[in-house]
Amino acid sequence: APRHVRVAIVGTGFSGLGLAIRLKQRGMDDFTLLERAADLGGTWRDNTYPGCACDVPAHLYSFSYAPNPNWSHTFARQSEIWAYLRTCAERFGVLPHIRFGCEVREAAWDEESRLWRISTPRGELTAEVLALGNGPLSEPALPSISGLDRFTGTLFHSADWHADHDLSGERVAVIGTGASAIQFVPHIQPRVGQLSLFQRTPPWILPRLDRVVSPRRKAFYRALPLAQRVARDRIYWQREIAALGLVYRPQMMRGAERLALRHLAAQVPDAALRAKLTPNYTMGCKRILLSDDFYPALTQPNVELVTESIREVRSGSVVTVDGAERAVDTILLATGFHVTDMPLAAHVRGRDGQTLAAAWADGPEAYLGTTVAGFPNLFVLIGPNTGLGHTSMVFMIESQVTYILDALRRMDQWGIRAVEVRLEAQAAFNQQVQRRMRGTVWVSGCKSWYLDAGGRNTTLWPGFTWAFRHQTRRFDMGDYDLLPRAPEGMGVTVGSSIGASSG
Ligand code: N01
Repeated sequence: APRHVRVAIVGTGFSGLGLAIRLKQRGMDDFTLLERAADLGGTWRDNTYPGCACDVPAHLYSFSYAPNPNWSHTFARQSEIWAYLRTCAERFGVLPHIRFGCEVREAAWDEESRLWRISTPRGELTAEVLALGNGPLSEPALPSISGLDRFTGTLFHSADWHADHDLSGERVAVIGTGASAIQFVPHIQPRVGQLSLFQRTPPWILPRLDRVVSPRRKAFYRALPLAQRVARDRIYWQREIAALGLVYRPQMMRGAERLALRHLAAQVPDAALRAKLTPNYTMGCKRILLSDDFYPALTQPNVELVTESIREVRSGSVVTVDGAERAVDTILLATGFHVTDMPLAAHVRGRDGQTLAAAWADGPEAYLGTTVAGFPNLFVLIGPNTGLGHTSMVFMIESQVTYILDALRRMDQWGIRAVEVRLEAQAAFNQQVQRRMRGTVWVSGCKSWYLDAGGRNTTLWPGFTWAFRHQTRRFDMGDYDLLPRAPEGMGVTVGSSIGASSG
């Protein structure tokens, strides 16, 4: 018989571990983490390109209950965030719960037994609750450029960095100028022979102002954890102010745009290059980037910024629409991720056998970014409209985890086997989200991965993060259909009456 657990969690990044740790803290041991890779860490395990770091200050980009006084810099590097996640997994005792090499092939809700049936390469298991912590930035997106598959040189994506491939002296093409590209370009530029950077849209870039954390300061934080808490709170509120401009008054971005343009002018003396690097959309519409070394790298003699679109890739070259052909040895794709079309959605089947991908055919939608009508006992971490452009995703994850824990607590308390959000509640929530989206900078007229195929912003949370925390502080049973533990009988009626009385 397949193994059974109360909660199955997909992924071991901040989301999966964040939920597992809190379950453990509550004394709930009956859970398992399904990890497709051989190690934990999610995006911080996968992205190992040179210069990879987080652009949210480390004090805030960490679990609230596990401050780390030893961050090396204001902005933590990939390797130390990865190590931090491992330390947390060990310290809170969740390591033994992880099954590695265990990719979810199929997860289907079985209405008869009211369980999730999950198949993995390491066998089947059943779970009462399924939590998806596989993350929106885990599936690299390859660009649909004609001839890319015929390229005979080296080609890889930024999220699949080939550290053993020596770029020294090579002619390298980099496609994309998003958060990943601007971090690794300055690191590879001194080594490569020639670097052609293919830019489709110039990003807005602000000074990063990264600082080394001194040994004295680390000792101070170790001795006085409260001081680090204060630092964290200060960063939180500074970042929260940015939401004012992004969500409510895009005009407020003008000041930051001026700062970015001054940064560009100070670092790029050449007017023609500056013109190519000057964005023509409101700052914040696409993710705002932080860098002090990207622009200087572009002024080096071995770098060319190419703004003509790519027409095709040939076996040893990249050809742009103006007919120019650049011979290259290696192509580095910094072209982002499948965000609004996560591949796992095609393998998660709900109550009526419908896949999450089919339910989301017109764009992903959930209630509070977490639960989905038609999918009982499914919780999506960093689900639709929970993303952020300006502050820490860990804050959103912790809010969702609180919501999930409260759901489990109430299910225990009331003897409920399954909860399924009502379609009306989900629809009303999303109408409100899309109404608030209207005045935001994200729909002010640029193309970005925030928008789905239909042009709707289904990724970001249009508001303050404390408002999300407030809305997720309690599991609101009134918005759910509830089924009792015994499958037979009058589940919905019982559920509705509980829902009504609990409000
Ligand atoms: O990917 P992206 P990313 N032809 O999607 C271009 C997080 N992150 O990996 O802007 C030519 O942002 C595309 O051009 P355009 C963070 O949330 C965080 O850099 O669409 N170009 C763009 O320039 C981030 O937002 C950190 O016109 C093509 C680039 O490729 C998210 O991950 C670091 C193309 C893709 O940019 C993703 O960042 C890294 C094509 N066919 C990542 N297709 C930090 O914390 C795409 N592009 C610092």
